[in-house]
Amino acid sequence: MTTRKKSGQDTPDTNAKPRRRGETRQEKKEAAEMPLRSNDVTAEQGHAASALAASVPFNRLKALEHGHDNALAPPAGSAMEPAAAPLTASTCSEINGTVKTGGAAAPGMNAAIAPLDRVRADGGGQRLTTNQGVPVADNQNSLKAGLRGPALLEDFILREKITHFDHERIPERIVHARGSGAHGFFQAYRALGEYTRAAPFAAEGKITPVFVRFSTVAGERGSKDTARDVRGFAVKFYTEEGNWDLVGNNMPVFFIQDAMKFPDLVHAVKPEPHHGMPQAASAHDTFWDFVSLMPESTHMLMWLMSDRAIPRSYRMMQGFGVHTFRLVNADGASVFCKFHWKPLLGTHALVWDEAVKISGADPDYHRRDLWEAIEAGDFPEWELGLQIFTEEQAEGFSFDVLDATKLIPEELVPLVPAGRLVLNRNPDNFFAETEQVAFCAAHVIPGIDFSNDPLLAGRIHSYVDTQISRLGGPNFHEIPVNSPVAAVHNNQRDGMHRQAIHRGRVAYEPNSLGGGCPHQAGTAGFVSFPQPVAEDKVRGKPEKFAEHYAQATLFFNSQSDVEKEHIAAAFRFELSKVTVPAVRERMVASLINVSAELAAEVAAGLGMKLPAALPVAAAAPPTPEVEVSPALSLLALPGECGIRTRRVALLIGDGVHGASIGAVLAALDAGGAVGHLVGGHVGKFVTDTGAEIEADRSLENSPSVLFDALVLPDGARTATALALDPHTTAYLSDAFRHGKPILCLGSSQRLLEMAGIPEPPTGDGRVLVSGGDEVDGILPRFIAALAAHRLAPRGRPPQP
Ligand code: HDE
Repeated sequence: MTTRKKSGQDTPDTNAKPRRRGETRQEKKEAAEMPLRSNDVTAEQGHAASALAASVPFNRLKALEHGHDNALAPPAGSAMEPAAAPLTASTCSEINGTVKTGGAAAPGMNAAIAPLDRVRADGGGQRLTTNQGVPVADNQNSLKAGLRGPALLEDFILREKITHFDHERIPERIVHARGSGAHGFFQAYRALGEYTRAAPFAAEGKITPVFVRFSTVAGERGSKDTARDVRGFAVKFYTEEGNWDLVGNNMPVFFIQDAMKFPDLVHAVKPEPHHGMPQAASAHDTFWDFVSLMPESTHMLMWLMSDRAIPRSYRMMQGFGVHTFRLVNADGASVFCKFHWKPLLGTHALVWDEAVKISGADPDYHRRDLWEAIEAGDFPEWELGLQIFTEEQAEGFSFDVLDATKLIPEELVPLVPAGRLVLNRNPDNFFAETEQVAFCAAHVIPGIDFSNDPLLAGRIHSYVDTQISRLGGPNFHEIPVNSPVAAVHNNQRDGMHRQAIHRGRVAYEPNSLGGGCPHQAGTAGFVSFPQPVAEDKVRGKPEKFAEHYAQATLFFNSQSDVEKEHIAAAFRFELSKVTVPAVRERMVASLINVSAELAAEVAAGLGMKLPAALPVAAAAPPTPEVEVSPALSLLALPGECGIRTRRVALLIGDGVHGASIGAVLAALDAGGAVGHLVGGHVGKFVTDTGAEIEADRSLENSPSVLFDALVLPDGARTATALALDPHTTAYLSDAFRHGKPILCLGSSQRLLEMAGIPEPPTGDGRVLVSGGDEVDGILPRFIAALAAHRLAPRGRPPQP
């Protein structure tokens, strides 16, 4: 029987000698007054525990577990105060602290609530150690028996280093493997208590920290950024009521209506399994075979073939929660809601030829763009808008709000502005944060609830499940970027990579030995909205899900002419890569149900006759409420930031007219645009006045696809050097073909001719020529062209 004694000290003192109870006069007095019982510590603990247990004579919540009313308003548990603080801990010896363990933990303490500082490691000024903290004397050589002798098994330093290296990779995400993340915050415009008790909307101006990850869907982790694809737009809100993940996309609809079809969809779009091709592309047989047999995907295909699928930047795309969600207020009343993110910079896209070329010139184009903007202090910003509607309204719509292939036109339910999202901090470490972040459609908080969307139901299961294999076990919520700022207390225990050191012997509920804790929160916690359900258990779809084309048509009819052209061109390109004519034909037959004009154009582009329209599933399609929705065009959001963050290439060479280059740079700088000096090589050149000027990019390493506009300088020598450079012609003709503003000064005019660019006026006001080196007059027009929407009229050579 142990007779070890408590020291009674508050602060740990590892050097203190153990004292026996009764040594001091005070303790002798206390001992004399105590009821006669064993002086064994465990017995003492038993008595104290007994007192705590006795304070719970029965489970008073048991009777309240029954009945409808209790289900709506579950009772809260309560915490019993133990007689002594360490009673609910694992051990009374925890007061004997060390440098490693610290002292006694405060009751209720939780490591997860601390900021990420606690795990940020910085080797600056430090010496090299092993993972056990042993200083490494030599990081250059393995241990050998003699300088030319065999390496030794004993070399634990080499083996630790190589073993760790061998395991550096984790499985990539099944979908959305390629992504980029950033930290920031959400700020509520006003309290939205009438609709929801969700923490981020609790008060005007309230700030909630967030982590956001943007991604492509189909490509592998190392694939290019500018693939034609949907983009993920996943936001993790770290609220005081737990983490809320709004895991959305940059398109408001999806390909399928039921989670049952997701593995099929993903298998169809991923590289074909026999030869592993193509990477990050939907332009192949299996994808189009599948979607042409799944007419419910048609609306999403319209978005995917639109310029939305090749955004200019993550900073310039919308985000959507896609599904119908529920908002629930403090009284338990609920409304339906769709979430929309609108970028302050506006919605802008690349053109296809540009996207293809960027994928060679800079496969990290979007990742770099996001990183550099945040580093430069140009924090990307979005406005959150809520489409709020009632169940009764939803019943009156021509479409089903549980069908994820349908959107709700803004003309039908306008957006309520709710707050702003600002990304103002790049991660410290890509792997630790962007790769390990685990978003989950099931992460909701009180005030946010699910609808019965059957696609959403599958997602509620899928995300946790996939993280278990991707992140190596069920404790991924303890990875720093995933851990909430709200305290986490429950009776889940153990598992791979457990970080928390749970105190106490109680890991069950109800309990009395843990003072009843952690106890259930009752109505202060998450209470599911009690939606009535009373129907046959079936596998099937509601009737309205059978209408597959009305909103595809709505989308097409809401596009500008240039966007329509791009959609037709994208279908033509993608289907031209399909090697099986019957699949092409089936898809074109389907497009007839969207738009005869579109189908005819695609058919012509594929050199085929227009087939008969694909039979439709809906017997009597309802009349849609809205025929045209201007908000569906990229042109609806030109942005509020002028030329801010646009990238401009200023070509330079020896003899360049320095004053005009300086004037252009100053004007760009004033508007927040980024000017890059691009030469035949990087490094130094000399201006017309003999001043030094330095190119930070070269024609070879930074083709014009990486910029938003081009400036051709004045200076005869420069123009000659550029004319002789083999990159120049493609540089200019690409910029022209991609509809970019080109400012041509003085002697550079010959370069335009060389690249086959027609003499201005070109019809679109985007090629601006100044006969001399005078820029003041022409600069405002150049700036205006740069600020104008990138889309219109891009991709077509402007008409002379
Ligand atoms: Fe996902 N999705 N998804 N998805 N999804 C994943 O989760 C899944 C769907 C979305 O940056 C996976 O952590 C199913 C719609 C984003 O880390 C996986 C279904 C929408 C991200 C998964 C869908 C999305 C994912 C892969 C149909 C838009 C990236 C790795 C029932 C609203 C999040 C992971 C990040 C990631 C499953 C459909 C968006 C496998 C089963 C609809 C933005 O769990």
